[in-house]
Amino acid sequence: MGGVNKSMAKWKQWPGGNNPPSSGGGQSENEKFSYGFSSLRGKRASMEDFHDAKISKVGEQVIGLFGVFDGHGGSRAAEYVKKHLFDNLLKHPKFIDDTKLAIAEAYKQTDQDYLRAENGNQRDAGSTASTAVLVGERLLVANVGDSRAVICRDGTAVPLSSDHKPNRTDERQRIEDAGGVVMWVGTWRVGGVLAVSRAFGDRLLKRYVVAEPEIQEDTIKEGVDFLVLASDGLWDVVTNDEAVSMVGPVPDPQDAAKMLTEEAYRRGSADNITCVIVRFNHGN
Ligand SMILES: *[C@@H]1O[C@H](CO)[C@@H](O)[C@H](O)[C@H]1NC(C)=O
Ligand SMILES: CC(=O)N[C@H]1CO[C@H](CO)[C@@H](O)[C@@H]1O
Repeated sequence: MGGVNKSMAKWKQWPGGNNPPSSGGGQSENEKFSYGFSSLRGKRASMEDFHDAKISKVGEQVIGLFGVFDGHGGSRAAEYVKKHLFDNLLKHPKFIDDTKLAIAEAYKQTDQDYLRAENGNQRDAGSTASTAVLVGERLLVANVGDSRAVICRDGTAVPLSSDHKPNRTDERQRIEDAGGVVMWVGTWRVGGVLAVSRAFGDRLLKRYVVAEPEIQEDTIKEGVDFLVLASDGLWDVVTNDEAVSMVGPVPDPQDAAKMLTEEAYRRGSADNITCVIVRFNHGN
């Protein structure tokens, strides 16, 4: 709602050749925050990363909704989650009164709906989701998989999610308790197949690979300058601290998102790279 100004900026001299990143951004009507995103098709042809950034209103409350969805086994699951997750969340009757519950239930419902819609499809597809929901001063970050959310607080990088990797001690325990196995096949994988321990979709591994998010809450107050959401295409080659020090001096979140994407590409990230940046405005 209001002030959303999306553009597909093409880079003049993109070192990667044919597929420059697509980017855009916008600002909330009340000028409390602005956002930018950038997404790169990478070195190969297919794209499995999706993102969403929108501003909505529930009653008089301005709501910011941001997400990064990194697909595997094709783009179907990521595309579905992008299309439905925030709609399901905004429709939830407890969205304002119990936002955490609403987020957890919207994740669950979206996963179930996706699996139902995909019934009969031979090949399993799945997706991560790293989402940030702004309700007034409250910031709720929910995570499934290995995309990541990091904020800059008092100049320091503070992660607001913990990657769901199969060899995380508690994740491995949860998988083994459910009768699954975690095996080393090039990296740690559930059932020797999947390199994340939670995801949307992945029907064949659903007993172990759940879409139950871990949710963290923070307050946007003086000192909290911006939020970075990104897929592992960024985090594989750029640390949390590096991302925060690179974004810090760049006031326009769209420019900052483009810069992070370009840096990840320059460092040789071969994966899809998607970044969403939200900058909080504490003036007046
Ligand atoms: C999980 O495995 C990776 C290597 O793939 C390693 O870097 C990381 O430290 C491991 N984490 C834990 C909790 O063992
Ligand atoms: C363009 C690009 O890098 N595409 C890749 C996105 O990620 C998937 C899964 O890792 C790859 O299969 C694509 O080739």
